[in-house]
Amino acid sequence: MDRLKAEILRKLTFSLGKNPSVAQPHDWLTAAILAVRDQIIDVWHRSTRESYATGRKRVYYLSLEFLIGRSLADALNNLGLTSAVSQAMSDLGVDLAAIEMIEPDAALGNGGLGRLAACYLEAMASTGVPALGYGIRYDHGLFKQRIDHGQQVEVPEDWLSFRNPWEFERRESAYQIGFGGAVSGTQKPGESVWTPEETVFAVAYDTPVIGWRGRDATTLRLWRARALHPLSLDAFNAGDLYGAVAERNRAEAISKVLYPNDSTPAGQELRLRQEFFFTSASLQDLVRRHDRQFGTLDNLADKVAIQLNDTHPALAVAELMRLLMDERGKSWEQAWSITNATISYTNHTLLPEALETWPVGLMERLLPRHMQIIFGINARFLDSVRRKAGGDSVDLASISLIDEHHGRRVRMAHLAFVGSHTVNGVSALHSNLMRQTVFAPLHQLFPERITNVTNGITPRRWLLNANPGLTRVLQDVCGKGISDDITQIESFAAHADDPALRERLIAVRHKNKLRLAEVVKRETGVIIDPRALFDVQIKRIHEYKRQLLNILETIALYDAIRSAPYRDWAPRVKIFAGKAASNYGTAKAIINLINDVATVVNNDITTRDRLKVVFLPNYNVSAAEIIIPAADLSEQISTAGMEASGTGNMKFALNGALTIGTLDGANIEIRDRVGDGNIVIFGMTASQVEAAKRDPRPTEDVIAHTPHLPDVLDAVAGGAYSPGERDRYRDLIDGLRANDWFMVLNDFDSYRRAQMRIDALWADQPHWWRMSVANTAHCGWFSADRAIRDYADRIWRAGPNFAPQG
Ligand code: 26W
Repeated sequence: MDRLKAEILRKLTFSLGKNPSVAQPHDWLTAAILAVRDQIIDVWHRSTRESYATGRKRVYYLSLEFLIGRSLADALNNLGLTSAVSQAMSDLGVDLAAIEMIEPDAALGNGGLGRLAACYLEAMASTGVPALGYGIRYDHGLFKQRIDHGQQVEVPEDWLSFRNPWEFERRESAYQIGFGGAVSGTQKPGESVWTPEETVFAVAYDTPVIGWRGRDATTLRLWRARALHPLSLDAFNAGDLYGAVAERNRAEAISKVLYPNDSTPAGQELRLRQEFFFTSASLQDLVRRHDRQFGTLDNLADKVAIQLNDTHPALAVAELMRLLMDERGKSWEQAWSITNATISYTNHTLLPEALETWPVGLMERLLPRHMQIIFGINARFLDSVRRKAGGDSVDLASISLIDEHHGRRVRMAHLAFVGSHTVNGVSALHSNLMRQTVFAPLHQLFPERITNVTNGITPRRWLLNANPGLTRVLQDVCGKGISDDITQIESFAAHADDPALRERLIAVRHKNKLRLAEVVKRETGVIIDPRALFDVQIKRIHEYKRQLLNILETIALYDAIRSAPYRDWAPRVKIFAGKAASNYGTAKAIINLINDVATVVNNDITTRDRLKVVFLPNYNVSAAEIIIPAADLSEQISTAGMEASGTGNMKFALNGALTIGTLDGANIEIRDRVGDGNIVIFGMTASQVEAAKRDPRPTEDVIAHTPHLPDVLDAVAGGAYSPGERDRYRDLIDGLRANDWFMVLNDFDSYRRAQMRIDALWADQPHWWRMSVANTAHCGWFSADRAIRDYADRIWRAGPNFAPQG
């Protein structure tokens, strides 16, 4: 401890040049991080050395998003240093907990896909899978959200403004990334030379990710774009100031900002440049590392697994082919067999509008050699299908990598599928729907290729760190072993009836709710009662996630309370948080509506102690860590068939919230594990949704036959919640009346009844807590460690069992 204290002081003095009397909180944070980082480095180097020495297979996780959040508290906990550092800091007169809270969130992601990548990097470090995550070091992460007059306002995020003490810049690891130009043949048949018109540097920044008990560490390697020629002196001397830095600005734009779109492809050239930039840098890097170690690329697939996190890095298929053929002289056949045996792909959404495609013209201009290779892959692929089919007819248009219907476009999901040995979905339902819908024709041809790995979450961040109160209870009941093997919490279930345990759990939850209530008061001014049922929906705002269904039902509840004010209504606080893509008008209108409803409800004295509505601004990982342990009820109410998995649902259930949810994504697997009686399921199934879309029931009919719905819709459409602007929600409601694509109207009654069941369950507190215990006990399976072991065994073949003999 004295040593730690001395280390922190040394960092403050010699790395930051401050002495304790003038140090600001941020200086202490930086000093603490630098001291902790030192503790990680030995492990990190040993991990890397060992994986070289054993020649074990290495996993490369390519992801355009890593939604990390804060790192200090997690790193300390994994190292087992929390109390030692806390003591050391307090000896220095500094409160560690307070310092941890000023660390900025690394928000290099939009939502589920990015958070999954962060959980997996930590889980690979914790389960000892040698791994490196590759992504982009965005100067600006996901925008910050402010709510002004009920509406979302986006504010630029600036996580690097105080520098990033976790990272190491690796100037020596820089690669040239080409764009545009032309392709010519060489003397060797089949070999091509690409002469790009434009070249930028990709510079590596490494961050170690420490695993549980500090046994292993993985690396997050993020690429930053730099210009080859940062300044044109000729232009400058001629008085052209902007021209002098034009190349630099154009190059650096690539890693300037994260695209804030969730589920709708950005479509712009800059996005394609980002995708190729990080994919090419990562492949050049891993190929060089492999070559240095083994002196050949022939065994690449034995030693390297490349996982594509959605199609954003799908150009890896063409880029690896190019590197193998054009730079290493391999034949097409050799290159193809190596590529296909090395790459695998995870799909995260089936929403047709979310599937990436790029215009052939744009690809030809920006990546002429890659477009040639994609055409080559497609021609050989379609040929082989034609040959295998003999005389039988196959629908080649549906499997082609090129979509000829909407101008000519490259289908990135098809490219990723054909180029991979394994393709996985992220929940059982989602993987089945992949086989039946988007990938059906390809699945026919490759019936073994699609598999499922249900998502997982790291229990270190989401239980041990976020909920220390519950963790203590679990350790007392199930033993200390739970932190090494979270599935040991299964034995918690046997204690569901213990009244003393219930009291402890209630006390823990109450404390967590108090903490959240303070945040809510600080951020919104609304005062909420921790004895009320905290009913929570936190996630990106999207029509398919149906925040609209939730707020419409809230209005129905509000009306019901007002019309029978003396009934013993269970007090509820409806808590919402989430960001809307900046160009997604409907999602923004939904945020506005939630805030407008909150204003009306929270100022109504008849419902004052029964109902409150809160929209907490700027949802992010750190907010989730405070909200989830304080939730009684978890809203997982997506239109069935549309949420690929969900991972928030797992975090809530593990922390003991009950789920109200549809039979969608991983909700189904949560139900399978906790049991029908311990979850509240409502609404149409995925196949009912599909049938209803094919043959829709007239919405007037649905509305007319759904109790309370006509009144709720009329009130919103008529301006009851927007008195200053009566037509504010006219279009939103007219949209619903025109077409119930997301089954908001169709599921309304079922949802309202499910909420009434929740009220009844809440009234029987012993029963509620038995259900809560069952949720926690049976959700250890949703650990990211389980998911990672499954990937390692079945997809990467990188488990310790696959290490070479001798
Ligand atoms: C190209 C634009 C784009 C951007 C994001 C297309 C698609 C997306 C995805 C919808 C991103 C995403 O976060 N998907 C989520 O992935 C999680 C992890 O697997 C799942 O739990 C969520 O259900 C899924 O929506």
